[in-house]
Amino acid sequence: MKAAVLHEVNQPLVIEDISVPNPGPREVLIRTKVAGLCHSDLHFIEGLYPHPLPAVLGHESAGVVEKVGSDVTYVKPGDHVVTCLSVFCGTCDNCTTGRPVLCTDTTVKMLPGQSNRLSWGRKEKLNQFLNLSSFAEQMLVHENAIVKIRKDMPLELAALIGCGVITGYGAVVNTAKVQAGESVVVIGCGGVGMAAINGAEIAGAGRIIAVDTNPAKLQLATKLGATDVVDPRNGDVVQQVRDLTNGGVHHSFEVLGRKETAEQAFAMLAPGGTATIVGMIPFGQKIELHGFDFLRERRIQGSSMGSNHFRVDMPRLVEFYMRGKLHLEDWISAKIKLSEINEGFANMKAGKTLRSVIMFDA
Ligand code: PAD
Ligand code: ZN
Repeated sequence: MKAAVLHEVNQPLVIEDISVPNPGPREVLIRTKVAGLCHSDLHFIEGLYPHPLPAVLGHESAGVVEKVGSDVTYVKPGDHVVTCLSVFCGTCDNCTTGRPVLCTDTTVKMLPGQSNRLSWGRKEKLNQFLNLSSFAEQMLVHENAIVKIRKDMPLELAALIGCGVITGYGAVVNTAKVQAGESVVVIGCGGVGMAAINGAEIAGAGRIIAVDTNPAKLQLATKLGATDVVDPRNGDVVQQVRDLTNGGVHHSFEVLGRKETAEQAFAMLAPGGTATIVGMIPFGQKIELHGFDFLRERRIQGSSMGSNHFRVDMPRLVEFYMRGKLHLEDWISAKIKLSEINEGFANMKAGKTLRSVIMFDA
């Protein structure tokens, strides 16, 4: 089967022939139908985050079950599934206390370089990425890395839920638990930020302020629920937000992954407000905060994959789409072939796209 392989950072991905073995007892073989390009993949391509190479990236996908291992009862061949990198064991302390995103069982949630699921007829090991590797025609995954969805859900929209949408929506609903009427700022309205805005709208947030340097993104943010927009090019972002919110917001979400914007997210909080950092700030970078701000009970927290319980959350997001509350069609800027993946990432870097999705059957 064909897969896009990253050999070295800052080099184009190369389409190569690779293979996967038959599923082990708790594994599922999936025919990949759609894979979205997420900025997290780009962070790894650019070496801002380390990963053993060569590797097949990709982690936002949907497909159809082809084969299941001997112990798998959750799915059967023909089922439609969405993948999630938040694979969980179900028995560690974090899983049993309701935080499966933080699963600590590395036999299930394998560490980078640990899985031997991909091969390619060479001595050199080919690494699986985040226990998924979606930029490939097939995926071999643990059964707890997938969720079944209804078959009338279009797979290209379902794939988006697998990372970008669950991450943005979940940051608002699960991590920050935004209450009806509270004010929200989202800094960075890409695929993930847009889901935070749509999620804030679903949660009944009051003021929803979108911050982005791209006017087209701000326009779409308004369609998805933003009540106000802020363009950083028009002056100090923190001051602009303070002016709009009578002194500060209840919840800010940094969905970009930069030191400056993470600091802005904290600085724009009202007393008692919470900043949630979703973006992946380059590995090793530190952020600086004013200690005084903590005296008024301002908080800052991380959010991993929207603190999801994806077996519950993702089918709910599908229902939100079906009921017209989650505007997934607006996310897709381009449908591309696997062979066009490098162009897809170049367009992401240039800010031209919200989400490009690889359609494997096209
Ligand atoms: P994206 O490239 O689609 O969106 C980034 C957006 O930021 C674009 O709309 C830009 O126009 C905008 N932007 C650029 N500069 C600024 C600025 N100075 N101020 C405001 N906006 C600006 O990325 P994405 O939505 O795919 O991902 C966003 C981040 O979320 C990225 O760091 C990614 O790695 C991270 C992420 N985190 C998790 C997690 O579990 N925490 C999961 C998935 C993605
Ligand atoms: Zn992602």
